[in-house]
Amino acid sequence: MSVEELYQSPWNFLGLPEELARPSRARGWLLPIPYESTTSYGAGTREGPAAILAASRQVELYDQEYDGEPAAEYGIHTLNPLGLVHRSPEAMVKAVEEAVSSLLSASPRPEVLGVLGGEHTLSAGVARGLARVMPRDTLVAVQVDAHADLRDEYEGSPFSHACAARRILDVCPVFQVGIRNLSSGEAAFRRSSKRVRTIFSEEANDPGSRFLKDLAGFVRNKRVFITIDLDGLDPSIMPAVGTPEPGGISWELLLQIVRTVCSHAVQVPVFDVVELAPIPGFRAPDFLAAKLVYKLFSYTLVKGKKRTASKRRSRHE
Ligand SMILES: [Mn+2]
Repeated sequence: MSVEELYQSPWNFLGLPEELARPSRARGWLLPIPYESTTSYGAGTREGPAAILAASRQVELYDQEYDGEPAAEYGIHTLNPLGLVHRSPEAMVKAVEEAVSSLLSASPRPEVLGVLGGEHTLSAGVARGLARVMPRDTLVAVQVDAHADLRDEYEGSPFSHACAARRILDVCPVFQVGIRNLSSGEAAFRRSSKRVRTIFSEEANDPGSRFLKDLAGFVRNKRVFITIDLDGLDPSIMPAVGTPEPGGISWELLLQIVRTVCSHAVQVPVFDVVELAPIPGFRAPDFLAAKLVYKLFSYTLVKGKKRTASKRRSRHE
């Protein structure tokens, strides 16, 4: 046994060897943002990024969908967590915007930047940062969520978690899936807006998943920001969220949604996975989130490569 073997793997996403985690080598970068401020019900999203990183060390690099170890090819660099600004939600969103735009325009820079939340508020900063470095008319967002998040302000702030999609909408059109809780004001707004398309949970779960065809059309020739609020998932598989809602998206459907986006978009430069509020001693949700982040990197970075599961995929993918 060599001296190195006495130690655990490095403390980064997936526990990758240093060689695969260097910024100059890694095509995917991961930015943890343990921000929590405006959460209205259950708290704990500030613990989300650390729980996902810890769980990721137990995720196998081998993925049977690829019959290989995709991360060993593209590499993932885990950044230090973003410093938190507690002055105001707006100041925090600004900090996220600055970080995302500078990461995406520096050299070296990631082909795909993953962001770990933290509360959904930070997605407004991700969208704004992206819009500073990409032509705005080519950008769209795909949101998986239980909540429409279309309020123009909530509890006095336009930068609340309940306004996440509305602030993204300031930047680009939004296609939202899994929605099953919204206010009458949000319902009226989404009916009047041409920039938002809402697939409610019931429609998303219709056999045949016909909405995937519309989703493919929405992202075609576009650059896509994928924002996944984990409460979009069925709470029986994802109870570790601040505001669990009955109904929702299965693990398999979520992967189908992401595969559909990745195979029809020009590019997915950024995704985020937000709102994990870990339940002490209950690891399944943390592990789901970690595995989801790995799948997101693989779907975005191994685009075009044949997957072994291709026969099972729907015709819309
Ligand atoms: Mn939500």
